[in-house]
Amino acid sequence: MSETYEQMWSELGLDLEAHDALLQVLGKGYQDIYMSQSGRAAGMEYFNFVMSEVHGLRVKELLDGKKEGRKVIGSFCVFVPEEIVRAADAVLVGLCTGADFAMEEVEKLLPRNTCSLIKSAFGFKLGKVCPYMESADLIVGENTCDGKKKAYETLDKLVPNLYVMDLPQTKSPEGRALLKAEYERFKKAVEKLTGVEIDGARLKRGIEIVNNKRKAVHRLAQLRKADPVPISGLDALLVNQVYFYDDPIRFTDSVNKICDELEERAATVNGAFPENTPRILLSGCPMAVPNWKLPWIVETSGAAIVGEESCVGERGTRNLTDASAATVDGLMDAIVDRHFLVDCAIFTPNPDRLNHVKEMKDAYGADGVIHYGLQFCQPYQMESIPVEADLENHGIPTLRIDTDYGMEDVEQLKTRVEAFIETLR
Ligand code: BJ8
Repeated sequence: MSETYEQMWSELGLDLEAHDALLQVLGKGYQDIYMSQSGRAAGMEYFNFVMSEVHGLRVKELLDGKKEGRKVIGSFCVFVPEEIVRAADAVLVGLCTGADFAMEEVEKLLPRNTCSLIKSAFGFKLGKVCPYMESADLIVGENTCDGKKKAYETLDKLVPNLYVMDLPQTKSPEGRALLKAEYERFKKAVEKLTGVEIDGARLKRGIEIVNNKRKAVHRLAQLRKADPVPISGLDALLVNQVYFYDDPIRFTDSVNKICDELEERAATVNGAFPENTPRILLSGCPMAVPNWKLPWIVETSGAAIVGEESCVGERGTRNLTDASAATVDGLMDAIVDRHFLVDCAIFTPNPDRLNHVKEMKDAYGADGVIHYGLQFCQPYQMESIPVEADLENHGIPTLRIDTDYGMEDVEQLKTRVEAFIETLR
């Protein structure tokens, strides 16, 4: 652990001992899961570096930016519109939610039957190990699932700077009107925080930066249609995870460089897995760093993951924001329209998500779908039953996995995943 960072972490109020232990576990997990893969693209070196500096250099960059007056906004959901944040020269970062930490403390504040993602956010705060949360000038929560909605009432007592965005639950005109009103309110909050008035030119620039990031991950996704698939699902997931906290312009360049390399590999039939490896589409709850358990099980059990129907994946990034409007109001409408298409399971009814799963299955040539639900996640677990039934009715082999961030069920999951993959061969 570098001394420079130690001082930085200490000034952020982190618990150095606990944080050091976390980084050791993270580093070992990355070595075991990522560095053991063979035939990775050379461009993944950048992402190895990003991960090795996940709480170091990137946090330093944010803090250096803060000294120059650039605000940091933390979020837990893809409904927080990055375009508006970028338009005010602020930075949006996804907050740590991918690992268990300080669970004893967490369960004093939240019921045990709360999903791992929510518990993780609390664990990182209570354990004082998330430099992103401690760097944030504003933390944005959102009224999505009941778990998050109620948990923010408690989080509000732990942090001084929580802002809660209300979100619709139906794709109705009233729902859209609520989203528009909430994005207008958020724009004002960002303007107040940053002291920047967001005009049309700024908003267009914000949209352009975020769209470019999305276009780069679309390009990567297209390349995964090839057989043999040129990049592992683990590596593609990592790219989708880093999307949430890297500098967007540097991220876009790095992903495009990998795509250049993968295009060459595809031309020489040089895949991450042999040709005809069973192909899996993952669908369900988001997987934040370092939640790599299920993809690791799948890809060490003889299959390749070719797509993620997830907010850390295509559900979160698939649509672009139209930047053609001439007025601030028109651009705000475009941002609303773009986000209103996100088919999170908090919406009822939610037929678009099921259609998207089927579209992705066809587009990426998947042989089967694994539905990933976090235990105690009502929206996705509830939806997984009709999703599985519909996919099976359409002759699409589907495996429903409900799990958490613990490693106790790895062997049991591996047995089920291996048996499923066997049926796809
Ligand atoms: S838009 S998926 S990022 S809310 S896993 S906390 S749903 S109980 S994360 Fe999400 Fe936004 Fe929707 Fe996407 Fe609740 Fe389920 Fe936990 Fe979840």
